Amino acid sequence: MNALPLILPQPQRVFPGGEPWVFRMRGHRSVDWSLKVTHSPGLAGAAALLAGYLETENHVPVDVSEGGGGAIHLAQGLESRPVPSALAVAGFGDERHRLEASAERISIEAVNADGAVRAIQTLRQLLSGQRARLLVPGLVIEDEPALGWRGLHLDVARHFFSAPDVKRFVDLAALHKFNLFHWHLTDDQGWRLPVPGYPNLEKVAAWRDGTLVGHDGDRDRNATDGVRHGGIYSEEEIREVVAYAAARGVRVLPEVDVPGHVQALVTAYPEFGNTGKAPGVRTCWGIGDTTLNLEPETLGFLGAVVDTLTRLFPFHYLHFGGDEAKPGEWAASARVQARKAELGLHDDQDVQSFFTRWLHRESAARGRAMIGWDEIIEHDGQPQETAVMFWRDSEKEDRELDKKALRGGHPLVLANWSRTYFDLYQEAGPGMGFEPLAIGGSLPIEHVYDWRLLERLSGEPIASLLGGQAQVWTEYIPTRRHLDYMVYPRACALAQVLWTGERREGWPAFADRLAAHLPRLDRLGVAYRPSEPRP
Ligand code: TNX
Repeated sequence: MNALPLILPQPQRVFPGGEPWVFRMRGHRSVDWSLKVTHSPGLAGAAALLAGYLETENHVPVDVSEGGGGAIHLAQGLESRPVPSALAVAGFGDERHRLEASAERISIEAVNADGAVRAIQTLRQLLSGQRARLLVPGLVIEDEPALGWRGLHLDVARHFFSAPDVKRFVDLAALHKFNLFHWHLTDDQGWRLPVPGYPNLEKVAAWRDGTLVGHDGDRDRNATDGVRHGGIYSEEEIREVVAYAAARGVRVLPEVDVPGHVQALVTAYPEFGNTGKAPGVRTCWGIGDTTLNLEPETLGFLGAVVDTLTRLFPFHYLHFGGDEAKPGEWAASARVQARKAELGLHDDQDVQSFFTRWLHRESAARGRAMIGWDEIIEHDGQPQETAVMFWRDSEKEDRELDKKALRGGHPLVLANWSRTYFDLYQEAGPGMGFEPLAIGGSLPIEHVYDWRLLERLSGEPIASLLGGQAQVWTEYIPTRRHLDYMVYPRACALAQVLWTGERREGWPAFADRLAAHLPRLDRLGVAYRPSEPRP
C-alpha cells in the first residue's frame, strides 16, 4: 500500500483504512453514469460546491440529492463544541470535520457547512488530477483548525483586479482552508467601491492617469507609464464575490481606508479634504499627505459608506484602515482646529481616534463592529469591541500594540509584516536580483513557515485572539500571473501555520508535503514561484 496522500495544510489526524474507494464512469457494473452525492438537509450548498469541483476538475457527471446512500455522503453529524467567544461574535463556528474513504463510500461528517466545505477541499486535493476514474485510498481524516481567523488580504486599489480574478483568488485561498478574504478596496491610487449618491467615485476616484515606472524609492516619482489605470466594481459583482466566497466558507472583510490613504477620494471630492484642492489620484507609491477633514459633509459621506458596506457585506467586521494618517494637514488647517474645539478634541492624535470612535459607533448602530490597523489603539479610549489588525513587526520594532490590544480585550488579528507581507521579495541575498521588482525586504517561504505566532503572546490573556492573515499589497503586482507568483507557494506555508498552530511538522516534512501539493496548483494553472535553484 502506498503512503497516504499529503494534504496541505497538514491535517490533525490521518489514519490508514482498508480498501480504496473507486468510481468508474463506464465500469461494467455501474448502473448509472453519474456519481451520486447525497447530503443531509443543511448541506445542499456544500454538496453543490463539491459537484461543481467534480464536474469541472474531474470531468465526472454528478447527481446531487438530499437523503442518504450516495457514493459520497455529506452529513451534519458531529456534535458542536463551543468556539471562543471573540470568534463566535464574529460569526465563526466549529469547523471540525471527519472524512472517511472506504470501498463502500466516502463519507464526510461535520458540525456545520463550514466544516463540510473544509472537508470538501481535502477531497478536492485527494482527487486532483484524476479524470473520469476516481480513486481515494482507504483512510480516515479527522481535522480542525488551530486558529479561527485564517485570512488572505488583497489590495485591489494599487492595481485593479477584476471580479473573476478576485473569485479565483478566493477559490485558491479556500483550497488551502483559509476562511477569510480581506478586500482592500480603497487607497490613494484608486477607489473600487460604488457608493450611491457619489458618482465622482466612479468617474474620478476609480482612475489614475498613469502608474510609476520602476521603484518608488529610486526613481523620479513623475516617471509614469502614462497609461490610464483603474476600475470600480458594480454592486452586482460585489454580491457575486461575497456569495462565491460564502459558498466556500470564506467570509469577506471589506476595507475602506480612512482617514489617510484618501488621495483618490479627495481628488473626486476635494471638499472632504483639508486644502480645498484636488491632489490628483496618486500615480506613485509611498505615503501621501492627504487626509479627511472633520466637516459634517465628510462624516455624511462616511455614513453612506457604512450603509453601503453593511448592505453588501454580511460579515460582522467592517475595516476602516486607520494606518499611516499623517497629522500635517490637520495641524495646518484652521477649519480642523475649529472643528476640534467644537468636538472637544485636544491633539491631532485625537483626530485619528475621533474617526475610529465615530466609525465604530456607526458600525455598532448597524449591528457591526469596526476593525482597523494597529495605529487605531496607539491612542487610548477605543471601545473594547473595536478589533485590531497588528501589522507592525514586533520582532524588529518591538511595538507592543498586539499585547496592548489583548490586555484591553480588543479582538486581535496578527498580520505582522515581516512574516505575512507577500509583497516582499521571496529570496534574500544576491538571488533577489533574479526576482521581479518588489516593494523591498525579503520574506522567503521558510521564514513564513517558521512564524511562531503565539510564542510572543505567551503569558498574555489571549481570549480575544482571533487568528492571523497575510497581506498582498499590489504596488508592484500588476497582473494575475504576477499575483500567483507572489502569493504561492508562500500562502501554502501560512495556511499550514494557521491551521496547525504551534504543533506543526518540521520544515523538511513540510517541504515534502509542498512538493506533493504543487502539481495540484499546476493543474489549476497557478503560476507560483518555482523552488528550483536559479542558474
Ligand atoms: C504599509 S500595512 C501599508 C500599505 C503598503 C504596504 C507595503 C499598512 C496598513 N499600510 O499601504 O501597501 O505597507 O508593504
